[in-house]
Formats: sequence, C-alpha cells, structure tokens
Amino acid sequence: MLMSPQQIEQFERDGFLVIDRILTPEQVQRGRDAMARIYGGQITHDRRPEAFRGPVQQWGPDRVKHYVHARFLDGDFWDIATSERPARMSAELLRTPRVSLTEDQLLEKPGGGLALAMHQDYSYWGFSDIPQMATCWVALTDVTPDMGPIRFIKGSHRWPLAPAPSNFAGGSDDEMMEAADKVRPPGAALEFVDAVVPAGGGSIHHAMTLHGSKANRTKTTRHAISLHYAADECRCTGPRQCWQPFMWEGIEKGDRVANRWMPVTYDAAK
Ligand SMILES: O=C(O)CCC(=O)C(=O)O
Repeated sequence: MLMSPQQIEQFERDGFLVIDRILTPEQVQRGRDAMARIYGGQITHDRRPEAFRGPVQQWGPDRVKHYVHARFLDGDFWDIATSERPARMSAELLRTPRVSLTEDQLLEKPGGGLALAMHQDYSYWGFSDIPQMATCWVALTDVTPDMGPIRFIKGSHRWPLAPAPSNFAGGSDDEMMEAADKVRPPGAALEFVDAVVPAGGGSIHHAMTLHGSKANRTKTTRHAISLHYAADECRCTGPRQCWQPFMWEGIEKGDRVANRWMPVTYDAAK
C-alpha cells in the first residue's frame, strides 16, 4: 500500500489529503518541459484523430492557463499522466481496485495570475453516475503560500452539489466563494487548507470537495498539473456531447468510464 490507514481515514474525514511526494524530480522536469512545449504551441505526439486536430488554445496572461487533455498532444506528458503512482494513491484513497484517467490538465498560474473560483469537480463530471472520483494535483514548482496554492474547504465533500461558479478563472479573491456560499450548510465550519508543497508534491481530493486557489501574489509562475480519476464503480450516464467526443468511443450508458482514451492506469489485480 502507498497510503497508510491513517491517510485513508484523513481523506475520508476531510475530503482531501496533502502529500509531500507524488512525482519524482525527473518526472517534474519532464512535466515542466512538456508544459512549456504545449503552451508554446508545439505538439510532439498528436494522439487525436485527424478530424479533431487543431492548434493549442491560448489564454491571456492574467489567468490560470488550464489546458485540458494535454496527454493527447505530447508523448512525455502522456507517460507522466498515465504513470501508476498517482493513480494507485488515488485508488487506495477511494478504496477501489482500479481507476481510469478521465482527464488531465496543465495549470499554469503566472505571477499576478487571478483566483480560480471554489468548485466541486463533480459539477463538471455528470458523465459518471456517482462521484466516486478523485483529482490528483501535483505542483511542478515549489509552492509558497502567496503563490495561490490549491486550497480546500475541509469536510466540504459532505456538502450538497453546487452549480459551477459563474466566473471560474477570471475573478478576484473576493468572488471565489460564490459556489461554496450556495451549498454551505447552516453553521458548517469554514476551514481552509492550502497545499503548500515542494515540486513533485501535491494533493488528492474527492470529486465533491470544494477547492480553488487565490491569486498568485508573487512574480514567480506556479506550475501544476492535475490528473482526474474515475473509480471502477463509476458507470457512464449516457452518450454525451463533449468538446472531444472521440473520447467516448465504445462507451455506452451503464458502461465503465474507461477506454483507450481514458485508460486504466492502476489495477490492483495486475
Ligand atoms: O491549480 C489550481 O489552482 C486549482 C486546480 C483545480 O481546480 C483542480 O486541479 O481541480
């Protein structure tokens, strides 16, 4: 086991776990290099079918750049995103025998970059019938408290599902609580925890846990990635319109959320 019984209990109690080491220094460097290539518009291994190929989308300098499904564009990044350790850690915390990788993101928050509003990942993941999913967020730079680390509201995975925030990546620190304010039960404590971790460290949170990040008040860019996993028990809710519909190839309503685009990256039986 990579996770101790105490860590699993903590995850179940708080809805997240901060972890000092998830990726190796070598993976961190390869991840940083891949991120620079992708945001520079360079595609080194395009796995997307011909009809879905297009240039890398760019964002303004004041926001968190969050490119989704970067694993389809870069061979090194595919290797990191599909590596076993973060998947196994997530599977153990979810108490499931296997997980599939449903999504990855590159998260680059430049110096002065704005807040990312508090949200629950399950608000965006209606493709699964249950929220038995987790996000592994890994810092690719040493993260200090004033760089806008990912932050969690302790115990918020037990709160109701909130609508997605209206201003996800362009709002101020003051606006970032919109979704959380809508579902916070009367009298529920508001306890924040920031993942202040060295490069290679990060966190794993449950799909119902409210999280976001404040603005980066330094001059240093905060690089991170996130890897999204579905537990073996998740079943697809039906055919779905998606900006990359090829990803749903062969998956029907009631099927496991896994295929060659969303590969099983940890299987306890193997
Ligand atoms: O990197 C951040 O600021 C937050 C990222 C996030 O919301 C996620 O990985 O689920």
